[in-house]
Amino acid sequence: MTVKTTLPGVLIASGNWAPEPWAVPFAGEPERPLAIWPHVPDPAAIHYVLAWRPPAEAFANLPNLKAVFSLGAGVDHVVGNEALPDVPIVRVVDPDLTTRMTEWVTLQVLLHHRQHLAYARQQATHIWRELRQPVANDVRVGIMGLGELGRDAATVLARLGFQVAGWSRSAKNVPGIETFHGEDGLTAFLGRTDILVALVPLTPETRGILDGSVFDRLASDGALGGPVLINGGRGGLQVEADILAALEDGRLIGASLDVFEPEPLAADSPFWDHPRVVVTPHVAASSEASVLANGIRNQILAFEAGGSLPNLVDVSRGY
Ligand code: NDP
Ligand code: OXD
Repeated sequence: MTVKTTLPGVLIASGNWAPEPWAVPFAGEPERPLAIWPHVPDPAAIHYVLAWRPPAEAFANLPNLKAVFSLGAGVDHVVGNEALPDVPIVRVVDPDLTTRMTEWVTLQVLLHHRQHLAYARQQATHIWRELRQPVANDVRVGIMGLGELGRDAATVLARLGFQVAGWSRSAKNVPGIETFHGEDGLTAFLGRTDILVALVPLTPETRGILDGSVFDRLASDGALGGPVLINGGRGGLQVEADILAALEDGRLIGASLDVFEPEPLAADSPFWDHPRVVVTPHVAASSEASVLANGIRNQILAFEAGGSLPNLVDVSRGY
C-alpha cells in the first residue's frame, strides 16, 4: 500500500545527536514525509529542517524550504552555515531547557562559593579542616547575557542571597537585579563582579569576549579572594590561553567551563587536570528531545494553521 503524502515534509539533520527521538512526534503522521540526513529521497517535499550542527549541504537543494528549527537555544551552528537559505530560523525557548541551565549555573556558583574543589582535595587526603566561608550576600555574581537563560539564573541566584547583576546589549529591567548594558556598561559591570557567568550567544561581536582584558577588569577585592569564571555559553566566547594565564597569576581563582572550541575538548588540554577548573562536556542544558520535539511539531502545526513562528532569530544580529 502506498501512503498519500499530502503534508509538508520534515528533514532532521541533528549532527552528533541521535535523530530518532526528534522523529517520534511525527510518527503519527504517515502523510508527512520524514527524512533523516543524509537520506533525502524527495528534497522538494521538505519544508522544515530540524537542525543541530548541520553540514552545509543539508540546506542545499531544498527548493520548498519554509523554516529551520534549531534543536538548541543557540543558533551559531545554523547562522554560520554557508548554505543557509533566507528562511525564518526558530530557536528553542522552553522551561525544560531554561531550568537545566539554571541548575548548572547555580551548581557551579555554589561549588566555587562553598569551596567544594578544595574540600574534595581535603577529602582525598582525609583532612578535616574548615575553610573560611563568606555568606552569599557578600558575593557579587555578574551574568553576562540577560536573555531567556541569564534572567532565570540571575533570579534564582538572587533568591539564594547573592548580589546579582546582569549585562546585555540593550537596557533591561529585571526585578532584584542590577543591570548594565552595552560597551559603555561593561567596565562597571565587571568591576562589581566576583563570579562572572557567561550566557551570551556566540556572534561576531562576542567571539573571544572572555579574554585577558575582561579578567583584568573583574573585582579583585571580593569576599572569595579573587574572581571566578563560569562559561555555559559557547567555547568561542573564551580565549583559553588568557584563562590559563589569569588562573596562573591570580586574576582568576577558579573556572567552570562547559563549552569549548573545538569540542570535544582535546585530551591533552591543561583544563582537564587543572586543580581549580571544573570541566563538563557541553551538558549545562541538554536539549531533551522527548520534550522539545513535541514543542517543535506544535509550532509547525500552528504555522500550517496560519499562525506565526515563535522565538525567531535575527540573523543580522546572529542570535
Ligand atoms: P537569548 O538570545 O535569550 O539571550 C542572549 C542575551 O545575550 C541577551 O540578553 C542579549 O542582549 C545578550 N547579548 C547578545 N549579544 C550581546 C552583546 N554583543 N553584548 C552584550 N550582550 C549581548 O539567549 P539564551 O539566553 O536563550 O541563550 C544564551 C546562550 O546560551 C545560547 O546562545 C547558547 O550559546 C548558550 N547555551 C548553552 C547551552 C549549554 O548546554 N552549554 C544550552 C543552551 C544554550 P539583549 O537582551 O539586549 O538582546
Ligand atoms: C544549546 C546547546 O544551544 O545545547 O541549546 O548548546
